[in-house]
Amino acid sequence: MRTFHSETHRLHFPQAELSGGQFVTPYERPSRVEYVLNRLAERGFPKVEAPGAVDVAPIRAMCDAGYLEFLETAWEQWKAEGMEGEIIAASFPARRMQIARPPRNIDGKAGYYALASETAITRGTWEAAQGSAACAQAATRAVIGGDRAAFALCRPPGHHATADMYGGYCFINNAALAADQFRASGAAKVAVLDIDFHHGNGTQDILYDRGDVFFASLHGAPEDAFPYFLGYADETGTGAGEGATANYPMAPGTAYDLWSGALDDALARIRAFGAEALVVSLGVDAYKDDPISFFKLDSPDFMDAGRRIATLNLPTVFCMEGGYAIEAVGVNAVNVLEGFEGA
Ligand code: OKP
Ligand code: ZN
Repeated sequence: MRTFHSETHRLHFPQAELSGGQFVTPYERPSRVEYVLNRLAERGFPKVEAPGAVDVAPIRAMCDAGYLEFLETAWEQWKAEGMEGEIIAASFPARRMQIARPPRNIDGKAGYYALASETAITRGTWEAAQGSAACAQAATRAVIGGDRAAFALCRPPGHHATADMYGGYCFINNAALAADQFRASGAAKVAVLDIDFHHGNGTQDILYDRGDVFFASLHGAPEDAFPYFLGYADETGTGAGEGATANYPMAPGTAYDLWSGALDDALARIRAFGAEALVVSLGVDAYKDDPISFFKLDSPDFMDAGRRIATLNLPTVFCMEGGYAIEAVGVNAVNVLEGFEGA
């Protein structure tokens, strides 16, 4: 399986994440990628490839124009208005406030386009987000071209990003882009399977009213886990998308026995849906030692999960999402790929 990776991810390296009332070094940091690259090499995966230029047209088609303009110009405007630090959103359009009037002020704009305040924007964030999307695009192109599967080593991740909001370390929804790319290539039905510990609220939101793309997510229950406000089991899609969303919220302490049952159910749903291509949001933060998550999967479990995913027998793109136990991120992510290939 080929891997697509862009060095531009390094341009996004905020100093600060708001966590527990303090600014800490962000959990989502550049070194995560090094662990994955090292493990790929160690296990004899083909040499990693650069993705080529990002195709902005599908991003423009998917996202709100004001949101993209914000991402493109936020840093410049932030500096121009005299802000000293990184862009951290602090004021949000909450219940019964104006949700359709983006402010002129950059602090207001940041809050308008953010869904949470842990995620800082810095000088290179937009370029890094585009490079990450380019990886998803290149991997999907490879699979459309005939590869059975490909790995997009996306950073920053994407599954929390909606068409008009960033947050949860995400800016552009790479998995939704890949799904659209499969559709544009002629696949009538596509599925996105999100195994990151956190609910893929952005992907769900983008696909919610669509009957051509199935979305399934296994995650920490919203009562207990970020992003808190989406991911309940009774969210099943709307309109043409009714029945094309499947959520598997699970409680703190969930281990592989329960988690793998949810995975099997999600796979059965995807099979029944009749998907012709698969996008996997590959987060490995369901790992037992992940510092911000509460599932109890062990490293070999990720290999077994890969094996089970492969039973769908679909052209598959893996998009890297989360995983913050950084020394184990490489082993766990590559275990999924190895389990998939060995099946
Ligand atoms: C992104 B992905 C840490 C709280 C962190 C944001 C989590 C974003 C996860 N004190 N909240 O889904 O792995
Ligand atoms: Zn996550």
